[in-house]
Amino acid sequence: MEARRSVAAAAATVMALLVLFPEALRAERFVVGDAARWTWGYNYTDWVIKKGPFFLNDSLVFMYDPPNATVHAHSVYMMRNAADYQSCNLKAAKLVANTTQGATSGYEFVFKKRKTHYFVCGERGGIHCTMGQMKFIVKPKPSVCRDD
Ligand SMILES: [Cu+2]
Repeated sequence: MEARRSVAAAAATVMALLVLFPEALRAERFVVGDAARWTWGYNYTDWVIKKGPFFLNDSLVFMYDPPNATVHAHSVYMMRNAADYQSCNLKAAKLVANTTQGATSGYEFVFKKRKTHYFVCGERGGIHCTMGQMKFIVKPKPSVCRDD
């Protein structure tokens, strides 16, 4: 009887959480590039089209090996505006994850703002962005409903 009551209490708590924070339970995690991960030459713009739309509280996981003798180092930067994104100009870019933060389970970025997010790799003075296609844009949607 006691056990049944606590199960009912737990269920009520879950229901209350669903009512109060529905978005928290709908958040999804996406490994950027899927099996390709965060690497030179993959088309992330196509990946975004395939995976989107994205919503607030969804997260992106950037996975890449730390610098070593055989692989290119990568990183994650956020551009301030569309012009910098287009030209891969990193001067005003903000560091999101450095060259070692993509290791093991990766670096997780959670969408908390509705703004347009301009992600790029900042390595080799922007060459990974210009030549390596390591760039993509996400504007998360506010809705908690995935049907719209
Ligand atoms: Cu890179």
